[in-house]
Amino acid sequence: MNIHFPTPTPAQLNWQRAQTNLFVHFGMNTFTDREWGNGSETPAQFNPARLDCRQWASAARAGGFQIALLTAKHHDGFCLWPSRYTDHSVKSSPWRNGKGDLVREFVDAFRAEGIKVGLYLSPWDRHEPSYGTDRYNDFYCNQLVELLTQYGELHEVWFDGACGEAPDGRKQTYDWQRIFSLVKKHQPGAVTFGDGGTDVRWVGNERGFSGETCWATINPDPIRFPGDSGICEANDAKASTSLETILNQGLPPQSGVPSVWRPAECDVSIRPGWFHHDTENDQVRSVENLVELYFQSAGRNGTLLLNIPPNRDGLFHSVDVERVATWRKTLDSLFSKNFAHSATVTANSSQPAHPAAHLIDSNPDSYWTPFNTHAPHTIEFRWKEPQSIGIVQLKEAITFGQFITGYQVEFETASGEWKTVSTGTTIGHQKLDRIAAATTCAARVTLTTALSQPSLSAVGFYS
Ligand code: FUL
Repeated sequence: MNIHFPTPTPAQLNWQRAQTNLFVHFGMNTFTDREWGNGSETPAQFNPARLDCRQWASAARAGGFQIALLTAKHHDGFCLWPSRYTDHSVKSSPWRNGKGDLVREFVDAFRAEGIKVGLYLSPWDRHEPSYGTDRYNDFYCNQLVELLTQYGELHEVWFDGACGEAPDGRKQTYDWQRIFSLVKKHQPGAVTFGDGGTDVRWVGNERGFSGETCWATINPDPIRFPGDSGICEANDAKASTSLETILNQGLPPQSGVPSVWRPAECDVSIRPGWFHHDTENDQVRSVENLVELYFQSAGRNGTLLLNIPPNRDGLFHSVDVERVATWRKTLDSLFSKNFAHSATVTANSSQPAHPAAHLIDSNPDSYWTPFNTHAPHTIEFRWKEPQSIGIVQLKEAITFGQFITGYQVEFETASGEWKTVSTGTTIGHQKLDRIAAATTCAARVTLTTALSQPSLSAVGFYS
């Protein structure tokens, strides 16, 4: 039976290439010092006296984020834009005398720094009286259309899977099909994150990491786990029932199993909470920890979505600002010099139009692919002088799908032997392996197994 190999849409491909995105949780909870409001809060409580989205955006630029997502409405139902469909919004608050529009200020400030934007609109609304009835789906879709049509181009729309009950126990069935088709209609360049049928999947934990094995493909038939908050299409052997440890590795395309392209997003907060709490000012993640997260998410075929919550003044705390700037500088310096670019590169076989030289041309769209159809496929890098290498980077040309299931990296020792420095399973958009630093004049990458004809867009070696 033929296997169907899914490929990314242009929106998914752009999103995967972004690699590190910013989440901004801000709203009523910032003022009530809670993580989940219950909807009984009053807009009078919302007054970020010194709010300046330009400060957020400039910190985001120093942090190297590509797409920034704002919680336009969290579970408490308070809207950061003056929605026509409710009074529970900034228009009833003292902030900017009720004339403000935080979503507008957010998108303008981030775009001015060259950062793309996205929005989070919680389906679960603990304030709205129609919640739990069919009318709520109209209310929700009306709000969604406001966000999709009034704020220019969006690159991601985030639909939280949390689906609580109304106070009288009513349950809401969200009309996902309608919701997703509205996004596709109004924002075709945006990816959707959410419950089933989306473009981007939850990696299964809120700790910001994907697995060593990570497929951008999954079986779209949902499996729910007891105790999870609603979003988990996990179909991997390692999935467990604890929210902390669920890891959705995806699933390779297989014969007889439906398969779709749905890459993993690894969301995590820089602090213990998603919202700002002054008591957590000394619990901001360290630079070392953030670097580790980068390797475990963007370095494992996932996209990192790191949350920084503004405080009650409406500003990022100085510690968070300093942390992400230093994090980015550290990453830039780790990846500043790619030794592959100064190597002579050869492959045991190449298609004439896709030679091994494409692996080091810095063009994400060019690629190497072997002429031989049978593995193993080997690529060799040779230097005149010994290089000291501590990081290996492999990138699959995912435009065509994800195929590689096994690889090995070896260095040549001074006595001419090949020594294995790393092995792995999946590669996908990017695989980063940190190895015990070794000095060598030659490195060899072997693709040992693949589901079909493999292709790589880049190989990198860094100190
Ligand atoms: C969860 C929410 O319940 C949290 O408050 C937060 O917004 C997180 C990103 O998603 O499901």
